Amino acid sequence: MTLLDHPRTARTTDRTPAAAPLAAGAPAGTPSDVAAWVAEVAELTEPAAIHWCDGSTRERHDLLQLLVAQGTIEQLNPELRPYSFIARSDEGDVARLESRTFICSEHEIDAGPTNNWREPSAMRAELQGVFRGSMRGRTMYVMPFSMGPIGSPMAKLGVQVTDSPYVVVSTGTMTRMGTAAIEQIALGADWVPAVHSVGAPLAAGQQDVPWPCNDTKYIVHFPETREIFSYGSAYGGNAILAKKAFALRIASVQARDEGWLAEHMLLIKVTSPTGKAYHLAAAFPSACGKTNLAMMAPSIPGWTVETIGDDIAWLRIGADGRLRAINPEAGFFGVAPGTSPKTNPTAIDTLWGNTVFTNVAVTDDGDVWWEGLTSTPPAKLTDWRGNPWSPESGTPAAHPNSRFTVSARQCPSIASTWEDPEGVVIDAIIFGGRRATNVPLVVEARDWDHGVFLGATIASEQTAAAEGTVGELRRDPFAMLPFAGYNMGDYFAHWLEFGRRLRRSARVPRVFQVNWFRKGADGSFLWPGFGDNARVLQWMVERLEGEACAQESPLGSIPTADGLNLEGLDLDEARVEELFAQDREALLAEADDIEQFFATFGDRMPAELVRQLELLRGRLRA
Ligand code: GTP
Ligand code: SPV
Ligand code: MN
Repeated sequence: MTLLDHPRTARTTDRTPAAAPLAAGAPAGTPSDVAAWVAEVAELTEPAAIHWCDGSTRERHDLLQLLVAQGTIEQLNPELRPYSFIARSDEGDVARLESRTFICSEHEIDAGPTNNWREPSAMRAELQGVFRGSMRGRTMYVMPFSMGPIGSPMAKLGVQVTDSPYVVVSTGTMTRMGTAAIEQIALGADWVPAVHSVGAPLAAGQQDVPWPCNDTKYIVHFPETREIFSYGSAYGGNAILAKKAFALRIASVQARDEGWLAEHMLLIKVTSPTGKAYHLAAAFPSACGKTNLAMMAPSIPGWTVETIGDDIAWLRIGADGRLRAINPEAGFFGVAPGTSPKTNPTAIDTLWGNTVFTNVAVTDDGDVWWEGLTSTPPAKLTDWRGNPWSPESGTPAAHPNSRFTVSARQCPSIASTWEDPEGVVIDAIIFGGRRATNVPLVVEARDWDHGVFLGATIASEQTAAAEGTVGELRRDPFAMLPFAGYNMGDYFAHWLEFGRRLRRSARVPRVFQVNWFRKGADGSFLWPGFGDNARVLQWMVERLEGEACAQESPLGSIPTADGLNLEGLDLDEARVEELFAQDREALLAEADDIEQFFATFGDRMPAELVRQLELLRGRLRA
C-alpha cells in the first residue's frame, strides 16, 4: 500500500492552473499538482475545513486570536512585551525527537548507521493508517513557503499542510510563507510536499485541549522522492517542517545530488576596525551557541558582527567560482535560557515585541522570564507548565529547551545583505561543540581536508534540544548527526569532493575549530565566551589577512603566545595555557574513539579521513 499514491512526476511537470473544481477553496492560479496533492491529503486525513494561507498580517492576526481563544497561547502584557504571546506545550512535547525521526531511503545503506531507517513501502503503509482521519474536526492549513529569498537562484519551494494553527504562525515567522511562494511554484519551481498532523482528531462536540498532540510520534523523510510526513508533535523541528526536515534533511540530499551543501550553520559578517568585511559560516550542534555567535556584540573596540543567519546555511559555488551562502530561513527559533542583556543583548533587543515564546516562565506582571535572564529570579513566577513557581521550587521555571520565535527583520544586528539572492562570499568555516576537555579554544585546520576531518569528528555534550541524557558526550559530525538525510560517510565524501571543486575555483575558505566550553579543574568555564568570542574572530581575521600570529600544534595551528588579543581580560597565563592544552594521552584515547566511530561507516568511510586520523596520531606521537 502506498501513502498518497501520486507519482512524483505529477508534481514536477504539470504546472497548469487547476481546472475547477479546485480542492476546497484553492485560490485562483493554484498549480494543479498542488491542488491535487492537497485534495489527496484531505481525502486521507478528513479535515473539517481547508484554509489556503496567504501569509498576510491579517491572517496571522486572526490565527493568533484563534490560538488565544483555544487556550494554546496567552497574550503577554502589551505594555511590557507588545503583541507577544506565551505558548505552553504538552509536557511530553518539548523537544526534537531523534528516536522517532526516520530516513526511508530505498536501501538501508543509503540512510547509514547514524539514521533510523525504515523500508519505504512498509513505512508508507504504516503512515497510511496513522494519518487516516487524523485531522477530523480540525482545519487543515495549506502553507506554500520559500526557503531563501523569493526568486533567489538558491531558494527552494515547499508546501506544508498542518492541522495546527500554532505551526502556521511559527512557519509564517520562520519562512517566506504565502502567496509569493505559491506564485514561484506556479512559475515552474519544483516543490517539496510536507504533511503534518498533531494526531488529535476531534469528535463532534469534543472539547479541545490547549496543546493537542499524540503520544505516538513520527518525523518521516523519503529522501529519494523528497517527501516529508510528521505526526503527533507540534514542537519546533518536529513540526515546522520547512526547517530541519526540509532545509536540512531533504535539502542535504538535494545538495548531494546537485553539488552544494545544506548545513546546520550560522552566517555572520565580521568587520574589522580597518573596515574590511569577512563572512563566516559556523556549525555548532543544537544549543551550542549558533544564535549567540550570530548576534554577538563584540567586547573589543572597533569590531562589528552582523547577523545573516543563526541556524541553517545553504552554500554553493557561485558563477564567480567563490563559495556563496544564503540563510534559507526568515526568522529565529532560538533557545531562551541563558539569553540575557549580558550574554546576548542583541537577542534581548530583538525580542522587544511581536514574539511567540514557548515554554518560558511568566512574571506576575505578564512578562517573560527564564533561567539566566537575570541573575536572581523574580520572587514569584508561573512556570512553563502553568504552575506557581518560586526560587524554592527546585525545578527550572522555564523548560531548558524553551524558545522564542521571532522575525529576523526585527534583529538590530541583521546585515543589509542578509537577503542577497546571490548569497554572501564565505571566507572561513568554523566547527564547534560543547567540550569540557580536550578541544582547545581555537585551532586552524592545515587545509580543507584537515578541516573536513575536524568537522567529521565534532563531539559535543548533549543539550536539551532533543530527547536524551543532557551532558552525555556524543559524536555529532558537522553538527549534522540529527539532520543528514543520507549516509554520513557519503556526506563526508561529498564535503571532500566539494573541496576539490573549490580548489579548482577562485579561493578555498579557511577552516577553524572552536570550543567556548572548556572547563577548569573546578568545573567552571575557562573562557568568558559570548562577546569575548570576538577575540577569537579577530585572530581568524588576522589569519585570513596572512598575519603570522599562529604556531603549529598536533591539532592544528594555534595562536602564538601573544597572538590572541586578551587585552582587558582578567585571564592569568595558567588559564590561557589550560585553554590550549593538548594532553597527548587523552587525545590519543580520543583518536581511538574516532577510529571506532569511523569504522561504523564501513566502506562508505572516505579513506582520506582515515588518513587524516593517522596523520593526527603521528603528530601526537612525535
Ligand atoms: P539551536 O537553536 O538548538 O540549533 O542552538 P544554537 O546553537 O543556536 O545555541 P544558542 O546560541 O541558542 O546557545 C545555547 C546555549 O548556549 C544558551 O544557553 C547560551 O547562553 C549558551 N552559550 C552560547 N554561547 C556561549 C558561550 O560563548 N559561552 C557559554 N558559556 N555559553 C554559551
Ligand atoms: C535544533 O535543535 O538544532 C534547533 C531547534 O534548531 S529545532 O527547530 O527544534 O530543531
Ligand atoms: Mn539548530
